[in-house]
Amino acid sequence: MKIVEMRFHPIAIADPPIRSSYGLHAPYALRTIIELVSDDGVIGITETYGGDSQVAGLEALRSQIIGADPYRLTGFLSSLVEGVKPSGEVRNDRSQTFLVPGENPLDATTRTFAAIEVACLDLIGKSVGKPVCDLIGGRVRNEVPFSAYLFYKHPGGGGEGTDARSDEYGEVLTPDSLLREAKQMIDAYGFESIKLKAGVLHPDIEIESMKVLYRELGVKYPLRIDPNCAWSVDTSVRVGLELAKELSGEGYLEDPCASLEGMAEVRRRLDEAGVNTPLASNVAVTSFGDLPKSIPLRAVQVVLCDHHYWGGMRQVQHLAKVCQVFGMGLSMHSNSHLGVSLMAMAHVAAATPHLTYACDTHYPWSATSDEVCAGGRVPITNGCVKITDKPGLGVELDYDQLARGRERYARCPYRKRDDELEMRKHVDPTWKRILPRW
Ligand code: GKR
Ligand code: MG
Repeated sequence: MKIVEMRFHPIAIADPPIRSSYGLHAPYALRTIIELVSDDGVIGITETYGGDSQVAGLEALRSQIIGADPYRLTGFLSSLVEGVKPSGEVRNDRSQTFLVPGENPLDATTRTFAAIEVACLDLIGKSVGKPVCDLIGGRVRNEVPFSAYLFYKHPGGGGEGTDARSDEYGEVLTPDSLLREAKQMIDAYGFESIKLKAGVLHPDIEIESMKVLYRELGVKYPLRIDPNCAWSVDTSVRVGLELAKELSGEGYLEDPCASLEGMAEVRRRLDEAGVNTPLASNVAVTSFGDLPKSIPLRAVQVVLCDHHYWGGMRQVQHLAKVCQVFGMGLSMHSNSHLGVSLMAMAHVAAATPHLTYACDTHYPWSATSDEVCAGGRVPITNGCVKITDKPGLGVELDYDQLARGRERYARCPYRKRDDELEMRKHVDPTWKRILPRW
C-alpha cells in the first residue's frame, strides 16, 4: 500500500469564553483535519492542533509522505520523534514550556509525527478491517472513562456575531455556579470523576469550590484540580493541605506550581505533613527528556499523556511502561477538540493497560453543530466512549461539515491560540500571565 494523496483541512470551531491561568479562550478554537489517501482509495483521517504553523509543519513533510508505505512510518519519519542529532547523539530533548499546548516550538516535530501516525493507523485499520486499538496491541477495555472538565467562564457559548452559539452553562465564576456546571455536565454525559481548571480566581475561592463539589456530590466523584502553575510553592502546599480529604482516593493535584524543583518541594512538604495526594502534570513533564530529572526528584506521581504532542499512540504506550516501572500513574490531557480526536484518545487509552485514570476531555465544550464526524457527535455515555469493532478510529468525515469548518477558519481572524491576548481584549486590558500569581 502507498499513500498517494495528503489533504489538510484547517478548521475553526466555536469555543466558549472559558478561563485558565493562560488567560481566556478565543471565540473559536483552531483544529486541523488530515486525510491520507492510499493507492487503493482508502482514506485515513486524524485531527490535530490548528493554525498556520501546525499546517506548515505538516506541509513540509509532503514529499516524504506521498509515495510512502503507511506500515513503515518508523522508517521514513522516525527522526521526528526518536532520531539522532547530526552529532550522532540520541535525541532526548526536554520540551517543558509555559506556552499553551499546541504552540510550543519544542514539541513541533512530535506533534507533526503524531498526526501522521494516527492517520496512517486509521488508514491501515480501514484497509484491513480492524480498529486502531487492536492494531497497537489490542484493547484492554471496551469502554474508556472520561472525566467532567469544569472551567470557570464568562457568559457566552462561543462563536461570533451571527455565528454566536447558545450559552449552555452561563457565567460560572463562583462555587455555586461551578456546582451547577458540574451537575449539568454529569447529567448530560454521566461522568464519574471531575477536574477543575483552576488558577483563575483567588485560591480561597477555588478551595471553596472544591469543598462544595465534594460536599454536594460526595466521595463517588474523584476530584482533581489544575491551576496550570498559577501558585507559588507555599500556596500549592496550603491548597494541598486544605484539600487533602477532597483530593483523596483517585484524585490528584495537577501542576500546582511551575518547575520540577517547585513540584518536588511541594511533594516533600506534603509528605512531611502526612498528605499523600499525588502530584500530576502535563506542564512539568511533557516529553521523555523531562523524565530523567523528574523521577529522582519525585516531582510528579501521575503523568498526563497526550498522543497529540507526545509523538503519537505508540509513544504514549512507551510512556505508560516507563511510568509503570517507576511507580507513577498515567492519566490523559486534553485541549479543545472534536470527535476524531476523541476517538483517537479513546483508542490509545483502550490499548494502554496502565492508563487507569479517567481521561480529560474538552468535548462537552464544543458545539454539536461544529462536529465533522459523519452521523454527528461521538456519544459519551455513563462517562465513557465505547470502542466498537468498526475499523480504524471508527469514524468517517462529514464533508459538508468539514467545508463549514474550513469556511469558519477562512472567515475568522485567528491563526494561533493566544489566551493572554483574548483576556486583554475581552476581560482586562492590562492582564498579563504572571507565574506564580498567588
Ligand atoms: O483549555 O485552557 C485550557 C486548558 O488550560 C488546556 O489548554 C490545558 O492544556 O487542559 C490542559 C491542562 O490540563 O493543562
Ligand atoms: Mg493540566
